[in-house]
Amino acid sequence: EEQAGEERFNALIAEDSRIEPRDWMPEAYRKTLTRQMSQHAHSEIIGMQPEANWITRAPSLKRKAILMAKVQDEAGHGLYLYSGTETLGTPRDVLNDQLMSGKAKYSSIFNYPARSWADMGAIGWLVDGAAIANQVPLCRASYGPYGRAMVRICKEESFHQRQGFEILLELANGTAAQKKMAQDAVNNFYAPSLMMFGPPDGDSPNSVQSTAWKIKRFSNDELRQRFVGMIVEQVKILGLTLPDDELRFDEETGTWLHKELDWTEFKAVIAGSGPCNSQRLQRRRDAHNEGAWVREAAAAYAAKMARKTE
Ligand code: FAQ
Repeated sequence: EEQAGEERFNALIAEDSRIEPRDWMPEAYRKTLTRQMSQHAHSEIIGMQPEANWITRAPSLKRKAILMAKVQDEAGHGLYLYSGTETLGTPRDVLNDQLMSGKAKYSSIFNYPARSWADMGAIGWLVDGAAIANQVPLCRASYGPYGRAMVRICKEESFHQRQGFEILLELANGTAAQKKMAQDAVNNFYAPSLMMFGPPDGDSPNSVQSTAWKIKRFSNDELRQRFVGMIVEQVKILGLTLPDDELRFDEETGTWLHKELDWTEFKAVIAGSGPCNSQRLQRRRDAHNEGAWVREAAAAYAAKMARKTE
């Protein structure tokens, strides 16, 4: 039976069909998807923090309402992704404990502080932009629940990116001080957003297998280059610059070349010593503890309703 399952799995992957939760799958496929999808869910949840911190300080009622909607969308993305991950067999409590204990990774980018209103613009434009570039190909990931979750998430991310771009556009066309604030935000988030795509291909241990299983459709470096090619045009419309003297299109290889990124910093940030790691985790633990009464009340209510229908 195991052999029939494996043959069917291989055939589904070969013909570009989807693997569904009840299908037989290799344990390593289940494990790597649980890893990637839960890291992705954790990123959405931790990613709420830098932006939620700005809701009270957004410069107008309209900006507050937009930012609140965006932060709420991120919560929704986290919830779909946890549900998707649960279909692989690991319950949400376990995933949540892995995040709160610091055992699980989440995206490096959310360990950098959001220091100004312009940073909200740069996060929307660059961070959501990088997220889209990485996630559009994931809509075709071989695992059904992941690919389907990505479709809706990518639609919402596109709106997020536009709101970030629009914040920067307005600041860039504002006073000299506002334009400087916008440029400073772009300078700060440029390199960290390029690092979101993961280590260079030669140093990416999961890539070969994930590509063979059609979870990944493009390599980390391919997606990073595609992203640079997009923002190099968009930054012109903003009237700002990217902090990269080495950025150029290489006619010979047909690729964008960018400056060397600081992979020592990247490793330190994912190992837990970025500027905001401990603050982000502490905030998550506090929120979880403060929300205990909500979970208890919901469970009590569900039990009461179940008794009523008996
Ligand atoms: N940060 O072998 P690879 C968002 C780890 S967008 C931290 O290349 P893989 C939207 C990697 O896990 C952000 N860790 O790994 C939003 C692995 O460690 P492990 C979330 C990283 O999986 C916007 C090790 O390094 N998006 O949230 C990072 O083949 C605004 C070796 O790397 C996703 O998660 C990193 N940047 O490729 C929300 C997308 N890069 O697990 C709020 C889905 C690598 O072996 C506000 N994930 N690592 O211990 C992916 O596409 C892939 O997992 C990659 C990494 C491309 C991130």
